[in-house]
Amino acid sequence: MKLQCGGRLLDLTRPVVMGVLNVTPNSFSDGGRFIGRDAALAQADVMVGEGAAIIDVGGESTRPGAESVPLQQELDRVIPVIEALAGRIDVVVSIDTLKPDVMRAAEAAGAGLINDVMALRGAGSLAAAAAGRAAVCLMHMQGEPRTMQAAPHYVDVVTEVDAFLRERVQACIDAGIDRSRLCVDPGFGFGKTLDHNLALLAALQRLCVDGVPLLAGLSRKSMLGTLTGRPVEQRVHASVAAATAAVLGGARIVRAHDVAATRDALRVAEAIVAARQSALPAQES
Ligand code: 7PM
Repeated sequence: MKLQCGGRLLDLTRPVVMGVLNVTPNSFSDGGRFIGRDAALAQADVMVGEGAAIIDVGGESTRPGAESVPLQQELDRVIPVIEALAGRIDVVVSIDTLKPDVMRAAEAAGAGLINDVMALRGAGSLAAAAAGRAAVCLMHMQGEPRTMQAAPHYVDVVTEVDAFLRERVQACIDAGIDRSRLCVDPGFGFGKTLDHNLALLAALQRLCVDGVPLLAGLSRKSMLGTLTGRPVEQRVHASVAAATAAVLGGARIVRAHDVAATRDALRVAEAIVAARQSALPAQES
């Protein structure tokens, strides 16, 4: 399985880590633009060294209740970082944004993947992605970031998320985005209770459709806090367990903050997946 990311073909025969790179002042205590940029690039270097295949650059927090960031401020944060990273031979740069203007500028700066938690439903987003050659991650979210965790509701969460992702894949294909440029993501934590998240993780295999790779983002999320009773800075082990489960369920890209630990988990999980064939019971006579 492969993902066409602009001029680069990302090999997903083995699962890969997408490292999370937040370029927001609240992630860096000073809030200063240049110090924030240098800190982000240093963090990206660490993640590439630890084996991240993709670096997901985000300048606007998509967390529940987060304030939105003005366009120019988001561009000022992410574009210099993307330009600095895009020259590297060993990594695909992803842009985590909701804004079509940021998608276009990021691709011009060298980004090879658009990570849009709105799955290109925002005004102008589908056209912006279709006009370029970057890959697109289509993520499911119920509601909108500010209010999505208020009262998530589904009759059958797996069926509904699956139907949504199929509809967005078709919308992209209809807009001229080739299937080889698409990946899908159930959007853990985006308008979902703990039970919804667990149902999706347990049935992940059902979301693996028609050769479109699956991305899973579980790293440090509040569902892991609920399950372990631990604060966000103590969720590495739980995140690694969740990443392992995701790959056993068919995920090919795992979005994670702790790249080295996640990569080890992926090595173990991929070996188990590869052993499934030989573990089948012998045919009777
Ligand atoms: C609450 C909810 C806090 C989500 C933090 C987050 C994903 C993503 C994010 C994901 C894709 C975080 C997130 N999560 N993009 N962006 N998939 N494609 O943990 O699961 O950073 S934001």
